[in-house]
Amino acid sequence: MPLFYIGIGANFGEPQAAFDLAWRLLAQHPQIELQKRSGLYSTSPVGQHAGGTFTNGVFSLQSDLSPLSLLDILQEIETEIGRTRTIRWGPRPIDLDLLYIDQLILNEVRLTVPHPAAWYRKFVVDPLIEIAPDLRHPVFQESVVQLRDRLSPRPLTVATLGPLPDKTRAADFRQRFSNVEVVDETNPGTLPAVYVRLNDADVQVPTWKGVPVADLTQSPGDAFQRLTDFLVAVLDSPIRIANW
Ligand code: A4P
Ligand code: MG
Repeated sequence: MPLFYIGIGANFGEPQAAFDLAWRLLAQHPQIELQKRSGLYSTSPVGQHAGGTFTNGVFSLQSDLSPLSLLDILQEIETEIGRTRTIRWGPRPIDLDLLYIDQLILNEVRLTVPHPAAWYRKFVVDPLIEIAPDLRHPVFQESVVQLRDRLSPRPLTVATLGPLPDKTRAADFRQRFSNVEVVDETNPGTLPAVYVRLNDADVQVPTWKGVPVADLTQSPGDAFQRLTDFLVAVLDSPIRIANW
């Protein structure tokens, strides 16, 4: 039976109570067998409008449901838990993302698997390493641990496919991300840890010269914001705050 890995996050209300409720609701489903769950981590918010500190974790389950059926169930649970809150437009009390389904690769309108950001978001990687260190990324053919190690060196070299966003050269950007070297793909002799694709540059994705590419073309904001969000997600140091 396929093994699904799911990311869970919240930055509003009582995250652990929401996670417990989601777990109980999933446990009631006759076609779902819950497996492992990670501890819970306090993580830096990624995104301009994301709000305050998040609590994140991951868990796994086995099911013979189709990926889209499982997505339906996750979204129903999000709605059910969200509905108990009265504040509108606030950060959501729960977010459930389908991270990996074994070695499956899916590019459908409603569902991209692996989740495009799963391999570089520290708030996903750290908890995932707790429960599945050997899990392989089916596109990049590296394990979760290998991908984590790729993003660990400081300074971290990140190459952009296409020109750098202008503001990248601004002094405050350099200061904020002082342990990152952002270079242009055209820079000769640089061996990047990773490439990022910020715009619809005419290149092959998701791999480029054998190096993983973070495809940020669907992320919100302009190229500068996308790069900023990527770096915040990569450089975060999640703090394990509880067993779950
Ligand atoms: N969708 C496509 N692929 C998937 C997938 N693999 N898993 C579609 C889940 N959904 C997927 O998602 C929008 C649509 O994405 C869905 O209708 C589904 O068909 P959503 O959950 O309704 O909206 P969202 O979560 O606001 O958007 P998105 O793009 O999923 O954002 P993310 O990636 O979930 O990021 N910072 C910290 N520290 N921790 C967090 O957990 N989360 C986010 C949200 C931002 N910043 C964060 C965190
Ligand atoms: Mg989501």
